Amino acid sequence: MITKSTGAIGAHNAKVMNRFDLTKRLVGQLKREEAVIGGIGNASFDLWASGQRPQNFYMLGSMGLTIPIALGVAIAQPQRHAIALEGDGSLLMQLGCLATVAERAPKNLTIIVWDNGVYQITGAQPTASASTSDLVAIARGSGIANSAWAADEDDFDRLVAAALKDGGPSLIAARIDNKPAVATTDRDPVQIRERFMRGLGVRGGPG
Ligand SMILES: Cc1ncc(C[n+]2csc(CCOP(=O)(O)OP(=O)(O)O)c2C)c(N)n1
Repeated sequence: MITKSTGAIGAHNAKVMNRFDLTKRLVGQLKREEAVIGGIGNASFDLWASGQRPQNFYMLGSMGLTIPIALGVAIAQPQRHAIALEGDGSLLMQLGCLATVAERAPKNLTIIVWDNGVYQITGAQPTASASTSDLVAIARGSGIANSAWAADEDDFDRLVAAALKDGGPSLIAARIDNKPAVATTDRDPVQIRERFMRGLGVRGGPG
């Protein structure tokens, strides 16, 4: 369980952190060719900027598909850990996937939610998580018991380390600031898919 020492932390008292900083902290802990699926826009942009691992997939265009894709990878390759990086707005568009994750319960799946309280990339319209909805409470209610707010950067590191031990599924939510992403991805979906499939060892040859 990864919730114990963070049980008192809610959305209201979690520290506001920076997505690129936390993305680099996460990637720094990856040692086993883990698959990382970045959500549309900023989540993928900061993942791209943190180093273009062949096991990274950058979602273009679709909100809410990061977790379903990571779930599919986790089920297809149970020896590999799969990590989804998703924005609060995108998760809110596809909340049902949390119930599916809980029901399938892959031990090798970690969900990280970047909660900036806005649909940042389309003009910072507020999301429900800025006021009425607590995404960790929703995840727990969906059946993902290992769900926690990261209190601060050290707590984020600790939660990630615990999650990567394959005791999942786990969900880590981080409140983040409104700084824009530091780069943008290539926008070539075929190349992104092919590189990712080679990175997962399911496609050979150049291309
Ligand atoms: C179905 C759908 N509706 C709207 C959009 C336009 N859109 C692209 S990204 C985005 C906001 C994503 O918000 P969030 O996941 O919270 O990430 P943030 O931009 O805050 O980093 C929106 C509304 C879209 N791509 N797909």
